[in-house]
Amino acid sequence: MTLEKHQNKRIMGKSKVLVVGATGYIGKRIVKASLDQGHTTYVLQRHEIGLDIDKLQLLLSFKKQGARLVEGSFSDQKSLVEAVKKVDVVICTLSGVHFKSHSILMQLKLVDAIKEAGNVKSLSYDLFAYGKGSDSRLATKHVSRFLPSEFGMDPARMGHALAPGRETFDQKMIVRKAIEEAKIPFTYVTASCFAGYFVGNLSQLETLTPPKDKIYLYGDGNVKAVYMDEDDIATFTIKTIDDPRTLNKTLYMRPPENILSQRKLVEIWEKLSGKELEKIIISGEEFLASMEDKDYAAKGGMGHFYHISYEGSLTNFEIGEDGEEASNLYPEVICTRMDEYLKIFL
Ligand code: NDP
Ligand code: GO6
Repeated sequence: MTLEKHQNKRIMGKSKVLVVGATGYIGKRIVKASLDQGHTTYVLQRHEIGLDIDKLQLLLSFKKQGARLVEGSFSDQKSLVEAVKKVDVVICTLSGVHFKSHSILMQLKLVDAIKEAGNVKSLSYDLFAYGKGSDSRLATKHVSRFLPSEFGMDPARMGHALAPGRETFDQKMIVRKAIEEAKIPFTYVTASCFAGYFVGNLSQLETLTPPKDKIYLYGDGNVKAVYMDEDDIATFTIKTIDDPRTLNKTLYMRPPENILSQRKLVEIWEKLSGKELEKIIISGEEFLASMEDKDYAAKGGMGHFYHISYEGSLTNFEIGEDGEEASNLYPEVICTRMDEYLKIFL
């Protein structure tokens, strides 16, 4: 390949990406990963931010790093259509847990906007518009994609989930159904335990830092979960957006080094800190009983913990025909190991 052709392929091979929910916990990392991987990155700037100065400054910092801000609102359907029309790939990272705003179903408006815009515009159109459409191999290589807000347990496997936490999964399934009925190309990025919520605290509830003396172990503590640095989740998410192998599939994240039991996680921390913790075993029955008197939001989170820590919902199944595993597809991504991650708490 000549240098010029090589450069064209590199430039034209990149996507235009819109991130909706960009200032959120996982959203801001996805914006960064998209910029880092060289995509033209658009960010929805919602009218509702009003006087939220932290949000505005975060948006402006994205702009400084090269992102393009697009104004719009979920209360203005036309603005969503216009935003969607600018891009090839839409990534939504709206909130999905009870103790923050729970807005998964708002994505139905985004699905409508994508439908209305004539599906997310195909990149092949851009290639021809460039006047360099003679290489038809290139023109059909890239496919447009919608990545709804998932980034957790696979909702398709959570039909049995506990109320009220099950709302997260039920609503994600409603969004999936709408996407598939509209024939919008998709990738469902399921993710593992965000380290920020599950590792710093050694999987204790209602705290984000390591316990000092005693630790509650769920059951025998030997159920395997997958713990991931959120930046790595974002890196995998962006890797997948233009990959034909993940078109209309579910992406799972199971880097072998990040699959650990809670007991192992505690052991890693004990080794790092040089201090042994008193272990208190909580049976599944005790855990469920302790949920009873909690408020709605806490119950939701506890239900999720139960599925992960007692049932092993992230690891208790084989990835089937409709799925792909991220570290397998992208071996070049070196994920942060949890022994490294935990050092920040020393
Ligand atoms: P956040 O709670 O941080 O919220 C994300 C963004 O949603 C906000 O920044 C805002 O974006 C937008 N938003 C919130 N409320 C509204 C509203 N009423 N109207 C319009 N937009 C709204 O989300 P997370 O990053 O915590 O969650 C994203 C996904 O990740 C969810 O699907 C969740 O289930 C999953 N998750 C998985 C975890 C795991 O361990 N695997 C842990 C936590 C979440 P903006 O203002 O920028 O437009
Ligand atoms: C993470 C949390 C931490 C809840 C998922 C309550 C959906 C998923 C891995 O937002 O509700 O203390 O899969 O007291 O599919 C929250 C949720 C974790 C973080 C669970 C989640 C994970 C949502 C808590 C707490 C640390």
